[in-house]
Amino acid sequence: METKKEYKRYLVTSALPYANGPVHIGHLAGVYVPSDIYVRYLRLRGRDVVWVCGSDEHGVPITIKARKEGVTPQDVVDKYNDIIKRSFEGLGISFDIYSRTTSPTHYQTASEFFRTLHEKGIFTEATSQQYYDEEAKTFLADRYITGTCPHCQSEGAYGDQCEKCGSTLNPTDLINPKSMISGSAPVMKETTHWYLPLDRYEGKLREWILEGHKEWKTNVYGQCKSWLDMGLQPRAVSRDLNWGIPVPVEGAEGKVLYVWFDAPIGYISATKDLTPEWEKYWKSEDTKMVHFIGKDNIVFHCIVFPTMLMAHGDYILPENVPANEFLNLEGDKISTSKNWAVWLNEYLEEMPGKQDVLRYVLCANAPETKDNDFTWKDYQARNNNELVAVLGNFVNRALVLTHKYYGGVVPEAGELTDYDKEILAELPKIKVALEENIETYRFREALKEAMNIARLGNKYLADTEPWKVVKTDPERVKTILNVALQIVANTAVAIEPFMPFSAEKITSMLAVDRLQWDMIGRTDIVPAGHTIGKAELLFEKIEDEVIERQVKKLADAKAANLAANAEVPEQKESVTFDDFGKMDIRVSTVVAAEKVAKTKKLLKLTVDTGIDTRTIVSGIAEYYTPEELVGRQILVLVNLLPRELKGITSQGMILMSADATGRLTLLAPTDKVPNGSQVG
Ligand code: B3M
Ligand code: ZN
Repeated sequence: METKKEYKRYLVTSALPYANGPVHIGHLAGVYVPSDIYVRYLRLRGRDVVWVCGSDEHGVPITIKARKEGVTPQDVVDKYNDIIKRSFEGLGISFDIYSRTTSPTHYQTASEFFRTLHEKGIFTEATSQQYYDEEAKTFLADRYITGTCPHCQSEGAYGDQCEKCGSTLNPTDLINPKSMISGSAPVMKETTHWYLPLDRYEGKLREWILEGHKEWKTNVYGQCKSWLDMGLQPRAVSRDLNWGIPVPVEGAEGKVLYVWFDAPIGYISATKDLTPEWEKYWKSEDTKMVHFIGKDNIVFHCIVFPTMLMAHGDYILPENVPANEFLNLEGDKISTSKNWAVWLNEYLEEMPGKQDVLRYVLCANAPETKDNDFTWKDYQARNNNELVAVLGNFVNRALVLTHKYYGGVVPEAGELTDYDKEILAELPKIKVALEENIETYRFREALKEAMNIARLGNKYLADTEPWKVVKTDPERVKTILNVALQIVANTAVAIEPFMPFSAEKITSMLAVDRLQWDMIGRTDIVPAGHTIGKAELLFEKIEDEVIERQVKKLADAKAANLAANAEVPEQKESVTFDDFGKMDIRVSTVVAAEKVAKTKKLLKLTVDTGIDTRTIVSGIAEYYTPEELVGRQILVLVNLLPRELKGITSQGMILMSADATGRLTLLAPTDKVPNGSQVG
């Protein structure tokens, strides 16, 4: 068994979120909650740790967002850098610094890094043909070229992908390619770029990862192995773009650093902005560097960036890269473009005071070894059955009973029974399990261990029943509550990395100073005679309608996305004026409405057509309640032959619009007109 290396300090990085949108629960579950747990734990243990992150502000998606919103890329990154930074703070994601890659330090650091590799002759140069827009006088990134997909013939395919049939494309595959900047047909033009020769580092990478890091998570190790087994190719580290860090060498006009070359260097520039002692974290073998990322970033953090660091020569390499898999949402892949996500900034607004509930659920369901799914039902169940019923209930009972029996003063414990000792003996065991799991990045398991302390406390009170024993053996109850309060204090320390807000509430309710990790297992944390603070509920039950509101919000987002992206049906065949003249459409008013029994879609309406009052059955129950229809003016095709629907004779048809998702919307005159008015 290899001896575990002792490190003097830790350098933790978390993937830099692209500043072209808010962060969502997938980012949190994959990267930010796990890294916050890990760093909070290291701090609790008194380790020397710096944790850096920041916004990734270059790259084509940001320029596309800017074009779409009619603003500059800088406007886009300024907006989302602020939203992201504030929402991380709101969830207690406690970076030591949250920087950004448009910072001056980063421009200087990334430029220097490129120049060092360039002067060492690391890069190769290669010339290739690329689409060029002669009107806009700029080369076109793949996403800036559109045309007909060669596979499904649909219009609007991009140079890298057809979103209709999902095919991966090269710009030259497109039929009738057009520039999305000027609309003109692009021409092929020669361009030269610098390449990082990954192939030349294949041997070193193979030895470093496949031999030296067999302990990495299987999903990470496996992906690295398949990349290495496929054989590495040189990778371009520059682009023909006007948004990014200019390539800092002669003859590079109009070229910027490829975003995946500059972004990881953002970890270095953030550390520089954090501390003048940045080099001891980045250049000393006594530092343990850990990159927290999602699985789509494995190649950049295990192959590309380490190659850059090896080539540079001054820097250490990551000791581990515990990448998580993906989190899905209500059974579907989270999608920024389809707004199929739970956005952190919206969550913090709509679910105030529930930061720890989200942290708890995302850790408990983390996609640590395989993709996992987030559902609002599960969120509600875990809150109600675990946080309220176990953690909250235990802490509340211990504190309330101490107030009730002893006015909030911690009672002196008498002789411990064997059962008391058996319960307390569990604490040091849980501490060891907690440490082992956190230090090997198994945070789901670690969270279960932390909650086991609360479960232990809950069981202890249920088994000893102080509320009963107090009548016959009040001295015994003093011991029971003293022991229970020690378990409450142990709980506060153990949950701090996972649920810092609740840990803080417990320590303030106990009225003790900040607790340290090594207090776990001790039974003298809350001394007899100490006066505790007021007991408050840590968590509140989440009712169905709170969840239903969130589920409806997702359903609306899905409908809006479908409608926005749906194809408009072709026009029907032509009709004569006389054909239309046969239809008698009248303005009418709904005078009564009710659901049709045993159907989800049908309403039975009583309608005043101006000619008469009649019954019409209509399939709008999913979109309108009977109450909101009564008194409304509508348009009715009155001379449609009557039809039997669920035993009801329907005399006419109500006119509605149907969008691509099938959503029905009533049509009505823009002003109030007399019933019976004719539509023509
Ligand atoms: N901006 C985030 C992503 O790929 C990417 C991470 C950069 S870390 C240096 O979603
Ligand atoms: Zn296609």
